Amino acid sequence: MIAIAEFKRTLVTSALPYVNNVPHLGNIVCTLRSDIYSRYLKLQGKETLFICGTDESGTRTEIEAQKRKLTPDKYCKVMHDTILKKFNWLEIEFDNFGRTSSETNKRLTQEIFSDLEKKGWIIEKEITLLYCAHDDRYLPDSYVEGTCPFCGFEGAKGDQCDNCSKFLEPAELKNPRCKLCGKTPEVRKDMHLFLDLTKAAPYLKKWIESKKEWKGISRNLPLAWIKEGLEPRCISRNLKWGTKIPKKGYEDKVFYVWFDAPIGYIAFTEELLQKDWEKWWQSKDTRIVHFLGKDNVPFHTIIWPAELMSNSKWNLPDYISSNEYLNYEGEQFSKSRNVGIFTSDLEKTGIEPSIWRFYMSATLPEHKDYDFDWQDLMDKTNNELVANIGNFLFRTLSFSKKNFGEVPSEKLSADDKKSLESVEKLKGRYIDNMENFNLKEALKNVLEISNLANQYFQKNEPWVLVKTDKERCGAVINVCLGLSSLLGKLLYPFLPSSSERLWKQLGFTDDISKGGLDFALKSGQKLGEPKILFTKIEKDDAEKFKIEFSGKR
Ligand code: B3M
Ligand code: ZN
Repeated sequence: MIAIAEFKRTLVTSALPYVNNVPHLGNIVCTLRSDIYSRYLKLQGKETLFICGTDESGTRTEIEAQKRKLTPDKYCKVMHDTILKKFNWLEIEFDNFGRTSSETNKRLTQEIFSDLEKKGWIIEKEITLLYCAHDDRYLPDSYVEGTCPFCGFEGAKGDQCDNCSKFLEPAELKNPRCKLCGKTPEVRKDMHLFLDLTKAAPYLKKWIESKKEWKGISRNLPLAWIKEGLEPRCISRNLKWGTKIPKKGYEDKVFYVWFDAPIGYIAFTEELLQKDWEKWWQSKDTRIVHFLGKDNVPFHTIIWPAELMSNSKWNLPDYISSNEYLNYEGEQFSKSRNVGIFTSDLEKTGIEPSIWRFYMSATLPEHKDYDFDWQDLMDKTNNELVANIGNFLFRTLSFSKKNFGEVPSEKLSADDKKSLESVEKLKGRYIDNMENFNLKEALKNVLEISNLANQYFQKNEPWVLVKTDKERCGAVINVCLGLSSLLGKLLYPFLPSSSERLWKQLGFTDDISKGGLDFALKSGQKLGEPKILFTKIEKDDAEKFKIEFSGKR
């Protein structure tokens, strides 16, 4: 069991989105999870930074910029701002959202490369590459597609198979095709730089083996790969856009996108803080937690730590929280086929950010894949968020406001105490779940508390008591307002803006995002205006969206 009390400060990162597309719902699973987690840490008064940014190097950027007749830099800037706006709409709150093409990132990348070279972990090799005579260029990574030699998947890219996650070299692909013109490329030879993972392997093994608390594939996958034997990994590319390689003979090449991307985590911290940023990366009392999708596990558990091992000053990742995939109504999301819902579409639906966050949180694919489904979105929103939580809060607040106008005094009966004990237990589970990265389970605990709260309200019938025993009615309402405040706090990491609104309705004047899970509900506290917090999704709307985003229109 992990308990955050043991840590002084935490640096939370979310995998950096590529600039070649606005993220779809599946892409933001890890962003949302990291936002929830970092909000929770901050709420609990922990020193925390939440770092992310756009991943701008690589072939995809060149291809997309070319299509739009923009320079890669201009294209990246536009996409960076667009993506950040979409995240902000979803109430995702980074401390810094940087760009991997920044000067800081280039400098740090070159520094880490030089340290790796000094350590003897960089080797040079002549390799076979694919070259398209028609487009007059080499075809690294996503410039080429072919059949995976390991699993037979036909759409494998030149650097990784999206089906079996295996690392690939372009020349290993069967039936390769140029992504630009579709022609079969020719094979050429060129000198390239490799990160010698065979040298890193024993250190990686020892390090991952020490991470007993890592779950699932974050631990098993790298250990299995190390056991099979790691190969040196090519880290240079025949591209113009990217970080220059500080080495004679490599002036016309740049670093591989996955070499400079994770270094962005450090660069964005430095750019944010300017001063004293080192403690976040070099002091042993900082904990580094990475959130990512399962396809990014090999990069974060093998290549990235190997890079950090370039110099003993760097902290290695302390925890890797990976998620499975969110699919779309039984299919893969696809921008080109217009299948699925992208962050750029969310606003158009008129469905509020809180509802999206609730549904995504309630269905997080933490242990297995999940299928997004409009009917499911409607059911979960209407039955759980609106009918359970929303109903209790509105009932309590409107009744209290009308009959008391302020928080009545506390006077617990033996029965009340019992009910509150069950709530305390659930709150304890919520804390354990939050601190152990079971965020979906933590939200379930909140729903369970809200369920108990509804039962309590129902059983005690304050609408009868108000006429027969006003004092007891006040005591019941005091309990209900206490439960509402607790729900506000527990929901805050998941639904920040709704919880803030609830906080005001309850008459609090402090900031809900701070001060832990406790609160002082003082009798006599004036209540604010009760308003409905969540609106139902109509069946007609759900059906309309189902057609609209199916790619069949
Ligand atoms: N840009 C995102 C992806 O593979 C990739 C993550 C980089 S994290 C350093 O979808
Ligand atoms: Zn494969």
